[in-house]
Amino acid sequence: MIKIRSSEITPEHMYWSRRRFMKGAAKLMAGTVLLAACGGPRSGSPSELPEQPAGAPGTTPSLAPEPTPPEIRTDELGHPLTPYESVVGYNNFYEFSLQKQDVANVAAGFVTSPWQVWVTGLVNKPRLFDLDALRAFEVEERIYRMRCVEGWSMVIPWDGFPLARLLEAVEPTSQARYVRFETAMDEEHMPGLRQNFPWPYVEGLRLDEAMHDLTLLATGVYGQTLPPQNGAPVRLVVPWKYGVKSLKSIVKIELVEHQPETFWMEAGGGEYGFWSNVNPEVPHARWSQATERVIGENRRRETLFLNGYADEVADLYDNLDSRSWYF
Ligand SMILES: Nc1nc2c(c(=O)[nH]1)N[C@H]1C(S)=C(S)[C@@H](COP(=O)(O)O)O[C@H]1N2
Ligand SMILES: [Mo]
Repeated sequence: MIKIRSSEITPEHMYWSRRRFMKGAAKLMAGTVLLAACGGPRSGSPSELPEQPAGAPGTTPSLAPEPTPPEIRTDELGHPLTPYESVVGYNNFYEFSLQKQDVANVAAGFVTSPWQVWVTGLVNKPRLFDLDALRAFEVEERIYRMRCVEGWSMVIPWDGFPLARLLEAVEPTSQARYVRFETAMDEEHMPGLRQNFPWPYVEGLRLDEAMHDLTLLATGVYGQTLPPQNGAPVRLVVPWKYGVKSLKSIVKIELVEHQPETFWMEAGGGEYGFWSNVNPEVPHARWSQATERVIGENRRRETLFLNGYADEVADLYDNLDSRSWYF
């Protein structure tokens, strides 16, 4: 059994041992490491001695191996990972705070163990999953882009398992067509619940979206146990949809027949619909979605159709026109 917490393993070890999920990712990573080991894209064979710094007096050529520079880890498109401090320090989690920089502090006392996720509805084997039951799923690392509907983005190395594994375990019936998710409501630790919103935070996916291999239940980030501000102990990650769909701290997953009403459909004054697929060509009611602010870097990037996952998921939407892909 693979444990969720993997802090006893060194990051480097994890880097080499974890299964890579995308075609080509392995090759890309190998290329990156080779470049790093060569000290950058200069010509010459990797075996030549390191160049002496110009004008360094009296230095004797050392036979010690050149120290390996830190790995530059990227997603499969070559975008560098968002620094850990930003991933855990700049969060949307309205149950705690509307101020992204405050969420980590406010959420610090949130109790995430013991925990139970009730998986129910149109299934043959409804089941309560506690933390041990969740730990029984084999965890892998997935480096995903996350694009917030507000116009910023991160590249995050999640640890988790496909939602499909959990759904297979409860056996959805032939009537099940959608999945409805609910976040915990802990009045004591979540001051945001006093804000006038239609709690609990609810999200939904069509069953085929939920069963897609990219759809993840994350239990960790950067090889560490998920912190409360990122949705401990278990949260959804749907990388081709705006971040709103990736709800946190899940307590209930229900298989249903009809498209669920989501938190933002109810709270958003008509600005948010069910699909929320990333689409640079469909503006939000109040801003363009063509570009995004890259957190941790001082620049913007073009937003990619389906957040760069079109090859994997575009065929899910053959029957929707491109405007409704957003709404
Ligand atoms: N329960 C809950 N889940 C939530 C939110 C929230 O406010 N409450 N915010 C969503 C939004 S808008 C985004 S962009 C992502 C942010 O995830 P992160 O803080 O881990 O980066 O979480 C999503 N999941
Ligand atoms: Mo978001």
